Order: sequence, then structure tokens, then C-alpha cells
Amino acid sequence: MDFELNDTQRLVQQTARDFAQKTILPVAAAIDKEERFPADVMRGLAELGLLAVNVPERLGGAEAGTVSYALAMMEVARTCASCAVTMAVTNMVGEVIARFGTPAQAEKYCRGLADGSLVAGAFALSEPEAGSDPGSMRTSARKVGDQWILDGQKQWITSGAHAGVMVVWARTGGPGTGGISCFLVEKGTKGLIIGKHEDKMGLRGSNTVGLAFDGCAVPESALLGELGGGFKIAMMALDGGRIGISSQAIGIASAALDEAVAYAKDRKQFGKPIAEFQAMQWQIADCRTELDAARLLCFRAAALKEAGKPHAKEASMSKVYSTEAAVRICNRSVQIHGGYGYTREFAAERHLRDVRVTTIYEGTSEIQRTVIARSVLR
Ligand code: COS
Repeated sequence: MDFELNDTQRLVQQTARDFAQKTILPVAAAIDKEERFPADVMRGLAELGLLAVNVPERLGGAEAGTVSYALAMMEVARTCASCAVTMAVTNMVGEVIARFGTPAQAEKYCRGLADGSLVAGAFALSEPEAGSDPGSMRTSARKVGDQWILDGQKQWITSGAHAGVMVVWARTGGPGTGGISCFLVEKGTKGLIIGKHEDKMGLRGSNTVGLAFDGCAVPESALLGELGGGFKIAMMALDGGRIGISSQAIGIASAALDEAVAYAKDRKQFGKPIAEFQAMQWQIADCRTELDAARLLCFRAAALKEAGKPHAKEASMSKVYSTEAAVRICNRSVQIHGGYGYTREFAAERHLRDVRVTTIYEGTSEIQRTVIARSVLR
């Protein structure tokens, strides 16, 4: 067993850390306050290869592996969680197209996602009435001549208004998970309507919209993977996506803990720094322990994925534990900051708002537990 990072992983971690600390951190509060989509940050991430960390080099990616991807996500999320989720979904879309796309699809889209010319990728699975149960989706695609015509609605689509390409799931056959296929839809396609921008509690710099497809025609060549094979593509993509969200939560919680520690050493009450009180020390000890446990679960899931081994259960274990621990850590950080933690003067409140959704999106904690229990009880 080896707990050391290899040279590539260290390089990716350091590259992401330098960029995040120098370029993202100074604008993170403004991105949140102004609800600004981080287009400049995305361009910078693209230049460093961080929008396609685990995509093959021949398609423009960094081909640095899943552990490197997790490390890069942690560093970016430590500074700006909105940038991190935009980066995560773009990486996930690039990976899905590289894995399931035809050579022509991969060549066309992976390079554009990697070099930033497509701005971002979007993953359009959820619908207003199909969240935890994507197998009940209603968006449809019917074949007319040499085109597919998409009709329906999608909900909670990260970067939906900015993405140059989106992966869209639609029903091409009967009911159930076997009747779902997957399509690549480009920004600006006629009949693709960008809907309401969500006014969210956190991740305010990330763009979240609904989408409507109203007779949206895409060519035959837009089908990704096999006809009727879309649900499995979604599940496999989400196994990897959950490692990304786990990393995001760990990054946010790392920042919350660092800031709580600095504050506890600085803030004096009853004549001494509050860090000298056991009440603070025990909270800090719990945060550190939970954060390390989360990192270990996350790296194990990432290493399994990188080795091409089954990792669905481990990705769910990583996600449920990391995100729930991260919510606790960010909450404790606000508590340690006292009244100041409840103001915008410190980042603690932003971390708590940003981290809250991590137990919900890319599969709720309840769904992660379902996946784990099914695997244990099988
Ligand atoms: N990898 C590969 N294949 C998978 C898979 C995985 N991780 N999980 C399921 N499948 C396959 C199954 O093997 C099954 O294949 P067969 O039809 O050949 O037997 C098929 O997919 C259907 O699986 P299942 O019957 O388990 O589907 P369910 O509808 O019961 O759904 C859960 C299973 C709950 C795990 C799934 O619906 C889920 O992940 N829901 C949450 C969705 C989500 O995360 N939404 C967030 C939106 S994205 S931001």
C-alpha cells in the first residue's frame, strides 16, 4: 500500500493549487456576490489542461488519471466552489464523449472542451419530475428521416446557458431504463430553449438553468453510444462524477477548516486565543479526522476507477461520507468564527452555502446509500 502521490499527481496538484490561489481566490467572493459565470477562470483552467484531466492526450486532454483529477478538483474547490462544479461537469462530459463517442464525435468535442473553445460541457439528465429516478424521464427523441427530433424538458442543468455542447438523455423506446438513449446537442441548436436561471443558496457563480426541447432537430450522428444504451452511460458517468463532487466537497471543507484554525489562533477571549479552549480543539480535531477519512475514501474510489476496476459502490461511499462530513465541517467553521462567521466579511458563510448542495446533486445521500446497500446485500 502506497499513500504517496506520484510525480504526475504532484505536478497536477501543484499546478492547480498555484492557479487557484493566485488567480481564483482573489475573485472568488466577487464571483459569488455578482453571480458571475467564471468564464475567465475556465479559460485559465483550459490552458493548464484542467478541463480534461482524464481525457486522452490524442483528444487534447491531459491524460493524467482520476486521482490527479480529484486532486485538481480539491485545489480549485478550496478557492471557489462555483468554478469547481463548472470544471467538474466539463471534465465529466469530456470523459463520457471520449469513452462512448465515435472517433468523429470525440475528435470534434473533446478537443473543444479541453481547450476551452466550447466554454463548458453540460449534462442534461434530470427533469422537473425525474431527479433521483432518471429511468422515469419523459423527454423523447423520435427519428424523422436522417434526424432525431427532441421534445421535452430538463432541469438543474449546470452551465446550461453557456455550454458549447451538452449530453442529453431522451426516451427512444418504451418505458423503463432500457428505452433511453443519449445525444450530443450543440449550443444554439434550433428548438433548444434556455429556461429559467435558478436563484440558488450557494454556488452562485455556477450557471443552473432549465432547458426545453421544442422540436429540436439533431443529425443522426448526434446519437452517443448505442440506441437504448443511454441509461447505462448515465450511470457510468455518474460513478465518476460522484468522485468529482466528493473532491469538490473535500476542497470546500479544507478551506473552511484552514480558516477556522487561523481564526481560532487569532481570536482572543477570556485573555487567550480561543484555540486554547478544549471546546474549539475538539471541534478542530473532529474536522481534521473526518476530512482525512473523506480524502482516503475519495482517493480509493479514484484509484479503482483509474485502474479500470469496478468503483460504483466506492464512489457512492466516498460521496455520501465526504459531502456529509463537509457540511458538518463548514457548519463548525461558522460556529468557531462566532458572529463574524455569519457575515460576508469571512468566507465561512460562503463555504456553508456552497457545500450544502453536495449532499443533493449528482445523486442525493439517500441514493448513494441505496447504491451501497444494493451492492452489500447483492
Ligand atoms: N454502472 C453500469 N450500469 C449500471 C450502473 C452502474 N453504476 N447502475 C445501474 N446500471 C445498469 C443496471 O445493471 C441495469 O442494467 P440491466 O437493465 O442490463 O440489468 C440498468 O442500469 C438499470 O439499473 P437499475 O434497475 O438498478 O436502475 P434503477 O432505475 O433502479 O436506478 C439508481 C438505480 C437509483 C442507482 C439510479 O436511478 C440513480 O443513480 N439515481 C440517481 C440519479 C442521479 O444521480 N441524479 C442526479 C442527476 S445528475 S446531476
